[in-house]
Amino acid sequence: MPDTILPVLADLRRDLMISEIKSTIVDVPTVRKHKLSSLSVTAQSYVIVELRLGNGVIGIGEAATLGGPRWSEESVESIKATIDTYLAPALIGSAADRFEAARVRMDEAAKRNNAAKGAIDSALFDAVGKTLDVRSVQLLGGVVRESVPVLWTLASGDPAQEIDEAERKIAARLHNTFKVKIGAQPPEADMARMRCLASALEGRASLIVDANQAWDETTALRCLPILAEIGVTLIEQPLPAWNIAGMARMRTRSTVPLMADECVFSTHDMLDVARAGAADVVSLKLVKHGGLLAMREVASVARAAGIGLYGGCLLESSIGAAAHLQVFAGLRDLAWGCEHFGPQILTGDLVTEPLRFADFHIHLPTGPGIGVTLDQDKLRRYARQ
Ligand code: MUC
Ligand code: MG
Repeated sequence: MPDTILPVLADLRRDLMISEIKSTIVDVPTVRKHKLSSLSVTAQSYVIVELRLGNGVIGIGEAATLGGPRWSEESVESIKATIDTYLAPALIGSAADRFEAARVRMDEAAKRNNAAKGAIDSALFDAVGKTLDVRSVQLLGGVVRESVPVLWTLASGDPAQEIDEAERKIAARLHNTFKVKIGAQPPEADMARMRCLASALEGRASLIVDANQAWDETTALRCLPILAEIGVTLIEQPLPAWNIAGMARMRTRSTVPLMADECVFSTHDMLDVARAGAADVVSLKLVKHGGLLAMREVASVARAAGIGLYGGCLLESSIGAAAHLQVFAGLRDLAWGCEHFGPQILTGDLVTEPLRFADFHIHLPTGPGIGVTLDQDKLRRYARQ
């Protein structure tokens, strides 16, 4: 044992040096077709990052996409190329626990590419947490909550199937809030579908909707009274991401709160939305904000503006969901719960022990780092050849 603190620190510095960053594209089939306004998927694609430190500890992270470069501009192919060609070389040899410095290096190496950066940032927090034997949330200010209410998304487009799916989730005490994906069909058909779901589930579940930018302002204003009448509790991204002014106008006419999703990636976006009075709630996602610290920053801007926080997802596996949970668990307020149902919509997960869902909540894992362990057999099974 060294007898002064200095050699210990020197050892720690060697231990925490980033020595290797590996990225793997995986495609995991979903249990059913998942239909958004402008795309549908039957398999979810991720880039899994394995980041090795000098001490041999490997941190993991995940970048999710939805339907190629269609939900946002990144695809798994572009994410892998950005990581391998630009982000990994910028970080190899630097200290894993200098999270802010790593962000600077990544921002200097590549503009935006937030999903790629988010996966590496998750792996840094995982590796350092595992080295120090603490949960990543402890590196971010500590735990406020051990579990978060979690909703399920109905997105087959077929109301009979959706009612049956919701009934099974309620009976299993997994989910009693449902987000309905609208915008793939004409608004009148969606409103009829919503009436059907609301009447079947009345008194036993609450409903929110996500139009994924599908509507124009007049359509949104036409549908608003119907959504209010049937008791929808939140309307997510009804208008295109660019139409902040439209969201603000709509908000003055809406008794149902509006949530910003695709229109808020950066802290600057959050500030613009807050200044315009364009949202009541914001959906937080690693793929939009580019990392755990970045997500906390967006959350802080929202909080300062009195905008509520919602834990968003992009159908992550237990790896991505666990990284999000490390942030959600440390936020002072998370009034709108979260939507990390991703691990349950996959036909297989990527970890040895998937995240726990019980009593309408998703639970923060107890292990160090992000709290989950990559299953190498599953990684091989789902890896793209
Ligand atoms: C989105 O836009 O919110 C989250 C849940 C879901 O079904 O789609 C994603 C993306
Ligand atoms: Mg959304």
